[in-house]
Amino acid sequence: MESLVIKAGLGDILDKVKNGERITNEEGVRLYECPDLLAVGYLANMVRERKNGDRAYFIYNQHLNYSNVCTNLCKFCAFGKEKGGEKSYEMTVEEAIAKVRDRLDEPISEVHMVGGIHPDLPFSYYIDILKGIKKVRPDIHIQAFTCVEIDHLAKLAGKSVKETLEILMEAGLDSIPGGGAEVFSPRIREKTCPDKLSGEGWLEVAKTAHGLGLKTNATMLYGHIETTQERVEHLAALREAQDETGGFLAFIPLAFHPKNTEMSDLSRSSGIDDLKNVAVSRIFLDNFPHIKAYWVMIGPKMAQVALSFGADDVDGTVKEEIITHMAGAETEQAMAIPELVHIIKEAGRTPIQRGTLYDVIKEY
Ligand code: V47
Repeated sequence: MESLVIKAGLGDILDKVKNGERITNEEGVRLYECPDLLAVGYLANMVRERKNGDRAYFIYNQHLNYSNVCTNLCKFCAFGKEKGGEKSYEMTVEEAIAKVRDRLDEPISEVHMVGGIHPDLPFSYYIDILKGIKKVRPDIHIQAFTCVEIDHLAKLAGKSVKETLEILMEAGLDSIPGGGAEVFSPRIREKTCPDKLSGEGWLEVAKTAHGLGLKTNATMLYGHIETTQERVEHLAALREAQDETGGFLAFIPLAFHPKNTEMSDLSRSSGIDDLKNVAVSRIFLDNFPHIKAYWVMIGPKMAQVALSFGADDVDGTVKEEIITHMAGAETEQAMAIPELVHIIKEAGRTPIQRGTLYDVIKEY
């Protein structure tokens, strides 16, 4: 295999990966542009196995999208809707809590809760949902509100991001998911989500959370109008932030789904690009413990293959995924544990059911 990597012109990067040395932005671009997927995958797998052995993680989780009403209306998003518009919805506090109560008989360890930037729900709504979930299921881990939502909640509360996070933590917030990062490049944000919190703003919220001991994830929405350079700059900004705080748990590359969006003229990402994003991020983000191949977006089969291309996590049972399905995803909305275990075992990895912070719940 090493001769294949050298033949692909990646001999210098092979040396760096072997020595545990960091790659440069220019090398990141070269990896993305290398036509030899297996060579790039080989390098990513070296990093993956060094960090995570043959373990492949999944979680028994529940997604809860309390509302899709959103003032940002990003061009790549089919989920966000104007208030009062067709297909817009918002759950009452009681309805959101009932979603958790309805599944008390299942061994769910995490609720993943995000929504849009709602124009008029009060700050107390978010606090009441957090408290209500903890009341009906005290031991569940609440991973909620993207950095973009947290910034909005701080404005609602009239407090700093740090003070707002402290109040949210007191109410039950345990960690923060990776959404809203998109591509940090101001060019991309101006063209696709001009009203959204800036990339710098997103990173500030994440770093503030880390300062309070909250772990967070990070994402990148790829496969639309971003350049390779912009992808690498996004990864570089995440790597730099992680050097400062060490608070990121996982990076999740998100494949753009164009259906029902204002960018519906674009095509879906290719299988090669899906694997490249997993592999390059694994090599580039040398300080991130985990890379997640989110089966909902790339399909269970591609997520399975990604376990040999850098990924060590496939997300989880999910259930009721809405964001990607409104944008035309053809995957199921949930996956059962035996199926997750099956795809992981067939990939030659050891399935580990994890808690949100990668604590081992069960090894299969
Ligand atoms: O922030 C929006 C993206 C994100 C589309 O942290 C789209 O573990 C594809 O962040 N096509 C929400 N993607 C989902 C998310 C996530 C999912 C699973 C696990 C974790 C984690 C985080 O979805 C949004 C946005 O970047 N998105 N529209 C679309 N049409």
